Amino acid sequence: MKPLKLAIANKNYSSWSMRPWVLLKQAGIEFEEIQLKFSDEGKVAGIEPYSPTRQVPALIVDGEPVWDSLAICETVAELFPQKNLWPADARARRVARAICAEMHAGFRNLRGAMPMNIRASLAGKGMSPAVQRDIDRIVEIWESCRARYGRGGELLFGQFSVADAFYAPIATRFLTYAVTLPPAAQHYADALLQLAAVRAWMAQARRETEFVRADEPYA
Ligand SMILES: N[C@@H](CCC(=O)N[C@@H](CS)C(=O)NCC(=O)O)C(=O)O
Repeated sequence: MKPLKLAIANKNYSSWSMRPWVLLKQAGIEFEEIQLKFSDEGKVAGIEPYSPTRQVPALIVDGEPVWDSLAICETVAELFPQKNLWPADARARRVARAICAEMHAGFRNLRGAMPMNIRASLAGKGMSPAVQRDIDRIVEIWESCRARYGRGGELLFGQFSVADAFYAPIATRFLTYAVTLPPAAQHYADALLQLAAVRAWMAQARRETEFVRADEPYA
């Protein structure tokens, strides 16, 4: 297999890009990063050679693109079975897949009102009853996974898995918008934010200077 390439957009804003980047980095899998940038309208400049959807992220495996963050994370888990990127226990693995799918397709109110913006401090912005309902469901997922499957460590299924990579952009949003969480959920969010790969992504995001109008509803 040729070296993997991952096309991503601005680390400050691109929550979908963050998932596979964190997965690869935290698992210690080598890849070449193709850092693209959003235009003011939120289009990805220069994406055409890498993704048929013209969206990031895209993983290039042996010259062929895999687009969509969930397909990419599944592909990475399959290419590197020794990294145990899904929980080993079949029951836990089913739940891990379900909560990734739920993250992938859901929480639209939260996503719309609290777009990822790592370097910003936007305490209280974006909150509404519909957003709070999304947050309550996320808290329920986190508490339930920690209680049922989390014994082997501090993450959703104990050890690091695809599920943590999927919820990492949520933890950064809770920081940006100063969302108050119950203690067990806050403890998990803190553990997630302490992962080396999450810290590295956030540090690089804070060094970015581009301002993308489409992702700045409160500026
Ligand atoms: N379902 C896709 C969504 C990807 C997505 O929406 N990417 C955004 C940036 S985070 C994008 O590329 N936007 C540019 C555009 O739509 O033109 C995934 O999971 O990868």
